[in-house]
Amino acid sequence: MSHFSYENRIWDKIETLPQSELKLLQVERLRRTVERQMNVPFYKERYATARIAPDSIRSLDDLQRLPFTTKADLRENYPLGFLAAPREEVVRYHGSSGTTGKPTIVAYTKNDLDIWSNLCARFLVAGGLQPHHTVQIAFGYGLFTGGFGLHYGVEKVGAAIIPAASGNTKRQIMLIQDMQTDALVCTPSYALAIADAIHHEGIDASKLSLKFAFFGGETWTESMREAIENTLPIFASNNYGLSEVIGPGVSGECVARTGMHFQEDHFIVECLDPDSLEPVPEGEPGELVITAITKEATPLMRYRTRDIARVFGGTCPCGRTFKRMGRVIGRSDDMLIIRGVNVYPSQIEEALLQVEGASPHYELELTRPKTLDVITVRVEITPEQFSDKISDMTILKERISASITQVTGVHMHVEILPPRSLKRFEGKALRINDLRDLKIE
Ligand code: DLL
Repeated sequence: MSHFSYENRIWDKIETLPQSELKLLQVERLRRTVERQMNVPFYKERYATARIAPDSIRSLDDLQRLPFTTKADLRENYPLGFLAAPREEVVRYHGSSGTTGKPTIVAYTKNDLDIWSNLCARFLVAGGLQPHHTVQIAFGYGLFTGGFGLHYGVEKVGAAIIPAASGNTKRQIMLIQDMQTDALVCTPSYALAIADAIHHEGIDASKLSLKFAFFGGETWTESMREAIENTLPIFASNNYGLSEVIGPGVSGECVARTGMHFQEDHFIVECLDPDSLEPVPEGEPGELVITAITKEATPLMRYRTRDIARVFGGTCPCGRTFKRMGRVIGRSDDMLIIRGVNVYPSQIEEALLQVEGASPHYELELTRPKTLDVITVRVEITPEQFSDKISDMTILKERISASITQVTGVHMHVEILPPRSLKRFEGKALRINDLRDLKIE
């Protein structure tokens, strides 16, 4: 069977459930979730104030009456204020590392873990994984949901796991070669770092056994996918999730790569205007707001993800019927407002990668020398294009600058750097260095 055929790519028959039946299932599960959330003081109080009883949930329109949950709510109720199950039923904790101090803790019952591994199995199979494959998991194993989430998903599929964890790039490459790894699981930026090291070591990437990759955990662009697929012999698919909701497994691409299929039998997804909190028209970008309708330990109601993406329906050649999301364009808190123009870092990535000679290794620095924000884009030039001829480099820099202005509508300072001069990332990339609070005069 070719990697790209749709045969045997559905893990769970329910993924092809007609939308009309799905809606009935969602309402029933939403009602049960509200019932369960009565165990959580945060929700119990809000439901009492709004006079919401589980039995009053009769259609998906009732969702509008239900309250939102934010990251701040989770912080205020740290660590286990959102626990809806008795503590003795909890079998696992995970968390997201916040930028400020304490992580957000999420809990799982045995049933939650079982559902989670099935959800990961769904997107793995959808993206090409088969039981005879060997999968190298180069995500961190720990509080972060990437490592363990994917681990149990791969195990469910029945493929062999190399739990390499993130980091130690030389050893990753050795394992890929010696173990004949078929599929790589990590963040796209770590894949880029691995690809770069393979190239640097003079290894012929086309001779590697790699065939697939499952990337997620951070924003990346279509151009980044091309850049990685041009250096590694892989078919890379995208998967999305967040620890507050479950971890990886909220949505993922099939081999058609026409958007990430939401696992709508477990999550209700809304796409809202982040300011008015009203739904945006179908297909327009908005903030994803997700309700977990089967989670037992920490089921969140209308969780505001801050992730901006498009959500759309329609049939996919793979046969799945659930709604899909486009790539995450950015997080509403990552959006830069430069001289009145909204810019997401992903647009800058897209613009850079349109220029031959610009590598996917870049960083953005934000300063505010007077009253206006300034972005400096630092980008490595590819080894093939890098030269010590100043005129060549000036032309390249001008091309990059023009591409950025064209895509974003904003002029940015560009600095070009020799190959391998920027930091590489083993997990989620940190490409924005915000110095604006330092008030550089
Ligand atoms: O990153 C869960 C995950 C792990 C998903 C591995 C996929 C693979 P958190 O650490 O809680 O959980 O971070 C969640 O990461 O709100 C998005 O902003 C971002 N994110 C996750 N997947 C994608 C993706 C995991 N495919 C946050 N594209 C989310 C863009 C993503 N952003």
